[in-house]
Amino acid sequence: MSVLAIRVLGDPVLREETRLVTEVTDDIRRLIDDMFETMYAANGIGLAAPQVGRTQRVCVVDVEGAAYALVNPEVVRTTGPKAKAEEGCLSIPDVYGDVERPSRVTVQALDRDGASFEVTAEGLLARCFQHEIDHLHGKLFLDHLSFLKRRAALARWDEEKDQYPGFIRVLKVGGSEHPDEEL
Ligand code: K2U
Ligand code: ZN
Repeated sequence: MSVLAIRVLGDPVLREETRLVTEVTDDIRRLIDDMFETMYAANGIGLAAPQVGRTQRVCVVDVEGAAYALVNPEVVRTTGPKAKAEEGCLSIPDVYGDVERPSRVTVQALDRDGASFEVTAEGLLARCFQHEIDHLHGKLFLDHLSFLKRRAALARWDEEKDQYPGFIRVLKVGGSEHPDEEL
């Protein structure tokens, strides 16, 4: 398994529509394993394939030990009140904004063996599912912000983006991007 480089805002891959996976092959399972390892190294709770430069419709999630690999996921039902919470994105480091989303979702997907499953989630897991499935359709949390909030977020990104030449964020293995940082 490998820790992959993360693509950051400005890389056109983050705005592409992903391709449906027609067969869950060993290559897709290797991508899933690498995405989990990359997500953990980045201290994330979700990661979508475009964030590691791949255009297959695949994402992974792990919220408080509830771990899912989702192939061709789709939201089939949203219920419950809308809830607003601060979101960030591993592809837009150090930028945050409040996003309103349905508080409960039902998602249908294939698992790493190609078997179809359905899961209903609420709270942070529901939010994460929606955030990752947005990624698979070229949508970012910024797109849910008001004009003024998005302008402020993009201004913040302008201050950060020079740290990522080529729109690449290289992760240090071991979970810290600053290895000499006190753990
Ligand atoms: O897709 C990604 O960029 C990973 C996102 C997923 C996410 C964002 C907002 C809310 C829920 C999930 C995060 O950057 S992972 C970092 C994180 C960690 C704990 C709680 C929220 C976000
Ligand atoms: Zn994200």
